[in-house]
Amino acid sequence: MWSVRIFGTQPTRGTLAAISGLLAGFAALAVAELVAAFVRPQAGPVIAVGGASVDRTPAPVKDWAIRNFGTADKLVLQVGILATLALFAALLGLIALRYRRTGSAGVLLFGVVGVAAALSRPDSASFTDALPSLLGAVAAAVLLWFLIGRLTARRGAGSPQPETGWDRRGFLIAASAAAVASAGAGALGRAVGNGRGKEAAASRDSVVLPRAASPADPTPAGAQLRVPGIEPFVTPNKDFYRVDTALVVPKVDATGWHLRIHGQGVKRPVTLTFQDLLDRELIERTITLTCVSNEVGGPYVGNARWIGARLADLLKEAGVKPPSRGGPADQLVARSVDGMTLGTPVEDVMDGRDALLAVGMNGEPLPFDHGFPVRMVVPGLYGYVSACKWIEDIELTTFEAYDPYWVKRNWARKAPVKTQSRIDTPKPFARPRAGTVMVAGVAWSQHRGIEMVEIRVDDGPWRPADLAAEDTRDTWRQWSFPWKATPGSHTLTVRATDRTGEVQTAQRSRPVPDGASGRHWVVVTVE
Ligand SMILES: Nc1nc2c(c(=O)[nH]1)N[C@H]1C(S)=C(S)[C@@H](COP(=O)(O)O)O[C@H]1N2
Ligand SMILES: [Mo]
Repeated sequence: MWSVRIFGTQPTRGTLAAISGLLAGFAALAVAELVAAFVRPQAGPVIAVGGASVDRTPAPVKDWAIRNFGTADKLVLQVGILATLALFAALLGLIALRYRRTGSAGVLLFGVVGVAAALSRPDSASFTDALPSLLGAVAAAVLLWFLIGRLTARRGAGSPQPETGWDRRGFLIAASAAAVASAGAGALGRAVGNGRGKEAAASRDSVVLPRAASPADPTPAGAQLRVPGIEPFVTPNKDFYRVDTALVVPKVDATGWHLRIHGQGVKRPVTLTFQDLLDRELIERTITLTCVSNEVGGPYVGNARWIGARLADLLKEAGVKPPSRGGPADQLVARSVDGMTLGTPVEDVMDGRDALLAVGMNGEPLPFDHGFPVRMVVPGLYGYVSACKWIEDIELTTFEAYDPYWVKRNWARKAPVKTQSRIDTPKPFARPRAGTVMVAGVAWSQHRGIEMVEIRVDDGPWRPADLAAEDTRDTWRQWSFPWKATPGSHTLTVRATDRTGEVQTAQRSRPVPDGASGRHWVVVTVE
């Protein structure tokens, strides 16, 4: 006689029913993953449900998640979804033991949630996105039905003893087979998915960035201070902050990439390939990018040397005129391959600033995380209104006619970067020794430039910090302040003044709707 043993004891039918539920859940995800590998990785149920929850999360909760989990927020979300799924799967198994039909129907209901989530995503272009969740749920419902069948007493000829008459051998074989088949399907799905990613990676590896017709001026030697603990002037790609809604980083094959420019006032609509873009006269510029969600003193700001095509030139070739010269469109809506939409003032893009369709970042093709093959970068505007990654479409329209993704979620339509400054060293609660302590950090006011940075110790007077050399007004600027520190607890506060003469406000505001304001301060104890 076969027997099922778990931890050396004979499990009850209840335990086995819960395990059946879990196996059904596992099968659902595995089958869905396999189907999604062929349809679209983003259509898989965990990613779709995760993405749909991100879309629907109220702003305060999203801010809270970003604050507490940082860039791990996506991982926490997915683990949360899997844990919830496991709980309900086990529960459905138990229900199925009493009510076999209801249990299986419950599994199908979960499929419906997955399908709804997948079809609701902004990047869902086709009904095939429903297939992963649909087929996964059907497979799971059938499996649960079958496994519970093995656990239920065999009626008819045999001895009708409910607790002993069930098909142990049948259950063990079926459960093991299901587990092995699911693991196989999942692994196959991964393999197919990775294969696709490889084509994109190969297309990235084969990119040779042309030399810029208009190179960036070399960074002045004095732009980088030699103070330990200060953020480097140029942020290495691997340390560059990442903020986006993508649970799966889009892996775009550059050889099949196109960018369309169309819409109101576009006299000659344009379709560009990646090669078309590389063949243009490229410019190289160092530009500091900032996220609107950055808290005062926060880390979501970075400076990189971008290389790309001048966006204004492309627009002019397409016949676009800025509103100040009678053009009908005042908003440029950029759309990414993952359905994100970002709206930028046409006037800003065409006012002479170095708005780019960037193909390179710090000397290499854009990393996948930062928008390969092409992204927008516009000096002076927060990322969510300018820096579309994985861009594939540019539509000229009006602010009146269309609200992009974050504007629909209560963020401002227009969001120039606010003047900000940050103390990088000493860190909060540091315990430096009395004597000269180097206080240093960065200040930014992209496209206006930094005129002055001042430091205040406790309630003392504002005293000017030493400014590092300015690269351009589109980049941040380092500063330092040799502080004669006396023993005791002290509060250091920083403020910047931009080149228009405006002093960074003390008025505190949260990031929503158009960027945090207020001043960064740290408390240290001098020993
Ligand atoms: N496709 C896409 N592009 C996007 C986003 C996004 O979620 N999806 N986020 C924007 C935001 S809010 C910011 S701050 C910048 C961040 O760019 P980075 O991740 O390269 O630092 O990208 C912008 N571009
Ligand atoms: Mo952002």
